[in-house]
Amino acid sequence: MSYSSHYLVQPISAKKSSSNDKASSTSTEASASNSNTSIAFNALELKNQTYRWQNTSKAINPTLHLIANTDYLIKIKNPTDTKHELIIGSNGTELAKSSEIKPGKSGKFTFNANSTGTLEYHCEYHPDTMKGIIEISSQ
Ligand SMILES: [Cu+2]
Repeated sequence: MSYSSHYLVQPISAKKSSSNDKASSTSTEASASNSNTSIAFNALELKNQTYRWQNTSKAINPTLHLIANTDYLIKIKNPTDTKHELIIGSNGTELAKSSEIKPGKSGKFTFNANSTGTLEYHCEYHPDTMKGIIEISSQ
């Protein structure tokens, strides 16, 4: 029963799209207008082969708070012994998903919500235990 005990957070904010990044029309709009933001997710196995999603703060199936019209790079690690696939959806419609992530592998995909509202995420293979809410706001 030894889980790997540390999860690395590697924000990719240091992208080199710096200099020609929009010639600032209004200078005081210093909000979260990063061109790319990453979210790290891990598959986690509890007892009895029950699986959950876990973020780098070790929160289980956390609610994600995203900004509309912003690119998010969602990075997933799978240290468990079974495959997973993260799907973002709304009322049964798939909006974005990772590829199938095999045991010991990782995956990533980009997600951009074009409107505010509430979405959900789940695993293709464990939709009842690996799931959560995504809240999309304008700021
Ligand atoms: Cu799963």
